[in-house]
Amino acid sequence: SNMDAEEILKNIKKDTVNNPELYGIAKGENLIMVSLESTQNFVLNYEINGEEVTPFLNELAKSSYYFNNFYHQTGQGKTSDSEFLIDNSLYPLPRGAVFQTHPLNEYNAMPEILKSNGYYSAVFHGNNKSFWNRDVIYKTMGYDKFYSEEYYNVTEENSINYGLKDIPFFEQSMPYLKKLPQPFYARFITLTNHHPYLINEKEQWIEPYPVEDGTVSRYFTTVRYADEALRQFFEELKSSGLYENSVVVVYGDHYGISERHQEAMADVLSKATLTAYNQVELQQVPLFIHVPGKKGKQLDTVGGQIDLKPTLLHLLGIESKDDVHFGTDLFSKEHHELTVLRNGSFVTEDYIYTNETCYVKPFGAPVEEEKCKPYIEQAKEELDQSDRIIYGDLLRFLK
Ligand code: GP9
Ligand code: MN
Repeated sequence: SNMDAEEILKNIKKDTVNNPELYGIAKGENLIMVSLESTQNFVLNYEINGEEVTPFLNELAKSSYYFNNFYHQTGQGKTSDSEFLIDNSLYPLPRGAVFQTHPLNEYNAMPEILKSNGYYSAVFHGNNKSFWNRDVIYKTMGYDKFYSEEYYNVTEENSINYGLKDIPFFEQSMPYLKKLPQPFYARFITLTNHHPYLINEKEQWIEPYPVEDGTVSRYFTTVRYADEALRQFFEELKSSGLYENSVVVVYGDHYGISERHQEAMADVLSKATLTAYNQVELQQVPLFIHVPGKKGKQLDTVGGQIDLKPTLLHLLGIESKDDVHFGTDLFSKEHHELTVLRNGSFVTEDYIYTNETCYVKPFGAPVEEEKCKPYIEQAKEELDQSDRIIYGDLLRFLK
């Protein structure tokens, strides 16, 4: 009801103050986001037989803001949940994919906010447009254009697994990107590093990881391929001139290796076994934000995908005060270092809470629940409030 709506909306924590040094630093610039399929943070600086798995990402970590304590917060909706988090700063749902269950709700998504600031917005993805109901919810969220499979030349040669391989995907996207009206917001959703991690031999640029578990073993080869695709895309951005007037954000959408593979993952991480604490840490995905004119810096701020919307709006000099959102600006002194995962586990500056156990960082020793207590209610309440907003379509009462 309307009462419910008012109460919930007024309870949501207030917007963070921005970081005055960075607020509006990219005013009027384009925003380019790249979703790295199934890319977890542990692959950064990882080597197999002395070969880097992600040579380009390792470089990018030095030339951009690199967040090494950043978490995905997705549920069953996987990639689509990550998109939802980023565009709305609301949590995805505990069951199902919100893209499929609530595509016609009232939202106040990034493309809508950016549109009223003069931006054009588009998504690029080499898979069928109706996958995850994208074609429907993108319209709701205000996207002007969706370059899906039908805009690409997809052949047996240039595709694998779910669709177009990442290298031809970026290659074929460039002419469209160059023609977009500026400033634009463009998101690229990569695809090749998707389970079951298949790649042709001639594009296998690193040895599979030597372990019997084929999923884990092959994962490194498709991560390596995607890294090269991204490198080529950045080259193109530079030679087209777009790099100079665009904020470029690169992030992992969700985990690629599930808990079922813990034996092989323990081997990868040189540990005897993996604990529940380690499993939460494994939900870290890389985040890079390149701002023209800004030097690279590693930031260990704890954050999650829900924080991107206010963070990026602030870089572009757009206020987020009137927007209902759960994230806080990652660059702000007042950034809220409580990152809640969709399954209810959470991470703070000092603790990780999962399976009803409180663990202390950085080694993950279990400690008395008291330490995590202040956040337990808060984490539950955030998820609950966000769910109520979506189930009740409450944002329509804001208009
Ligand atoms: C499908 C792609 C992969 O279009 O986004 O989806 P996922 O299975 O990772 O959610
Ligand atoms: Mn995905």
